[in-house]
Amino acid sequence: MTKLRNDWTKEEVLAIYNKPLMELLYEAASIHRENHNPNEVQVSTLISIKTGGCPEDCGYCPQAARYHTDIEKNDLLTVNQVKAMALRAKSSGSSRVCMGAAWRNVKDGQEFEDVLEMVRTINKLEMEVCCTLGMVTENQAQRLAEAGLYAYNHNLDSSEEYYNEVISTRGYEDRLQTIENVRKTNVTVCSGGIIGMGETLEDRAGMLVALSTLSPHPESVPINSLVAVEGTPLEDQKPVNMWDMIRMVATTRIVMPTTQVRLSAGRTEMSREGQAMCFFAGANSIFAGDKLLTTPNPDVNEDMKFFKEIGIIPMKPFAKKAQPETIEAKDSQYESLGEKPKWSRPDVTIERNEEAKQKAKAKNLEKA
Ligand code: SAM
Ligand code: DTB
Ligand code: SF4
Repeated sequence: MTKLRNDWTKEEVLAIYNKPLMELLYEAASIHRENHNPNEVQVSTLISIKTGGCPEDCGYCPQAARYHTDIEKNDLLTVNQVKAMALRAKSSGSSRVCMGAAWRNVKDGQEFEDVLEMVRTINKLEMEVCCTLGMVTENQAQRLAEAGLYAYNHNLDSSEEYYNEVISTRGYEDRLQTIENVRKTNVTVCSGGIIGMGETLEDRAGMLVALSTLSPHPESVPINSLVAVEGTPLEDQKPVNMWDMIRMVATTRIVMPTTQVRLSAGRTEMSREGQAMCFFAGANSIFAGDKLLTTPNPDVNEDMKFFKEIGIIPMKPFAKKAQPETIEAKDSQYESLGEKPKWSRPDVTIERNEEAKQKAKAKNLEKA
């Protein structure tokens, strides 16, 4: 087994990223084979349980209320709606469901109680349950764990330096704090980021250093390529070059050998050959289903045909860690604390985000 390191430096990570491609691929594929079955890829389905209207200003996100994007907003879905969607995902080959909410942070109350019930319900379907709900306190993370949550997704998204140029409404520290809160439970950590937001290669390396110096490493790391959505501050970003995606995946595999590396947003723009090269370079997870949260994703039947063609087998649930137990609400040992945590809000504005907000205001006036 490869030795795990938590002391990668930016220089080392950059040197790996910039290796001649054939060397990079060989090294990444070798490490991948030592630690994983190279023919297995985990299939995860996203369900947007609450869509749009988010108070944050993340420059990449079509769900931020302040930008004018063409998405269909939705209040929290019901437990039954989510159960039906999870069953469909299971029958199409998914072993994991990831429920996403356009929230800044979880608020104690009926909506959180409903999410806990969704977690219990899906865990009972023998599927891995992941949530991505924004910031959580330790108590909220414990309550999710008790309900049977398998993973919590909370991305670092970029290097600390570039993060501050993309989001003004919260800081990197806040992200790290939530990850720490999840780490105190037996829920696994899923944290990764986005490439193609205008960041430098140093920023990509910086993000991988931030992730790989977490101890233990996140159990899964999604690598998204930006889906540039009209109306967001990053609408004009050029699509990510396939070689960059392959290099990013390979580097992630090398610095975090036992982690599940997920080829996440952006697959509709990638050739099948490019995606296969990502699997060779160490990606062993995808998001399947015709939609990510609000943007398109390849057709699931086409994905399964592609898997067959190249001999990839969908991973079984709980292959890496046993299924968590579900404790019913009535037997819970935790109370809702109704905490109103103080999150740091740096007093900054990001020009590009402000411009997109002004444009949205003008468009909304035009429409009215
Ligand atoms: N609101 C929660 C949060 O921000 O943590 C959870 C949902 S949020 C949509 C989850 C992740 O989706 C973000 O951290 C980001 O990595 C990814 N994401 C959002 N918009 C994206 C886009 N346009 N392209 C690629 N990834 C995106
Ligand atoms: C992650 O890293 N990527 C997913 C999931 N975790 C929540 C979300 C991608 C969202 C892409 C833009 C959208 O569909 O709204
Ligand atoms: Fe809100 Fe999450 Fe989108 Fe940021 S990424 S605007 S927090 S939904």
